[in-house]
Amino acid sequence: MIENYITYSDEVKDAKLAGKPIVALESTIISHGMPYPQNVQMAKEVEEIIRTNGAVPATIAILEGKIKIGLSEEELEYLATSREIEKASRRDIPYLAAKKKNGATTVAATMICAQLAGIEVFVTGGIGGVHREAETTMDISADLQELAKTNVAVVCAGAKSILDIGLTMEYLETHGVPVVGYQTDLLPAFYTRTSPYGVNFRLDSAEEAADFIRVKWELGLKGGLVIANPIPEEDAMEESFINEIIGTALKEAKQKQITGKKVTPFLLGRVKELTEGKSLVANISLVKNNARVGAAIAVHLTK
Ligand code: PSU
Ligand code: MN
Repeated sequence: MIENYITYSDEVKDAKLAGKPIVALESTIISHGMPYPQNVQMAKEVEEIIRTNGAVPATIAILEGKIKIGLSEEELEYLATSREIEKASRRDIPYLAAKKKNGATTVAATMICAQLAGIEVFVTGGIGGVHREAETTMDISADLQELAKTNVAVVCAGAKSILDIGLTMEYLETHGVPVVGYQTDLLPAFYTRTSPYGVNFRLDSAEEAADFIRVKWELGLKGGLVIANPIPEEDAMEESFINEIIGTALKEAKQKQITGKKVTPFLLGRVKELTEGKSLVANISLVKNNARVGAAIAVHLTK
């Protein structure tokens, strides 16, 4: 029975019973995406933004083998500080659950857990994607396959240019995953508001986004979608500056022969160091911005 594997916080349990809008949040971004203490501060502030905007936050992780939907402050702190938390994607869930271990869920794993919990909207920073040189490394994030099959809308700031954004768009197209631009015609590239790639569809309000999501699933079209919301202007980074730094980080990852699930955390960490923390400021700003939009969409979906 699936219930044996899932535990809800009281806040989320009550919200489910009352039919309130709920927004899922991932935990890899806390454990492997940002340094302490900014990671836990960000996690708490994002939860608060979701509450202020009329929805209930459900940060998701695997703790002692249980899928936790909604975390306490202590649990957030633990995820932010412990070094013994695995980065958990789809393939890792059964291992962590069977061995009663701890895992911070990626976009893919958070989507799976959100769907199990009946949560339709999920807010994060950026999704994984097709890495540069994937034609030889085969490094394609499991997030993309999850978007193809799991019914959760993912609000993010687009794809980071540590990835091959063009190939990521092609992959999503092949799998029938709509990429919606939230008040934008161009796909945002995480640190920057634009990229050379267009989105599939532009929608200008949370209400329109909620309609799109509802119609997709009512038509029985399985799978998620990407709602790409550009970083606020004031925190966006200069494109040539950030791209040069990403280039350096990518070169280092290659030299050090970093592979598998270590690639993304390594690149994020190096970009943060090389920008002297500026990328972290941008990262936090964009997640908060996504929380506002995600909460608004969740509110409209429950109407
Ligand atoms: N992009 C970010 N910050 C993150 C991640 C991606 O800007 O923390 C995390 C997300 O959890 C995402 C995961 O699902 O990295 C992708 O990892 P991989 O490329 O190994 O699939
Ligand atoms: Mn990978």
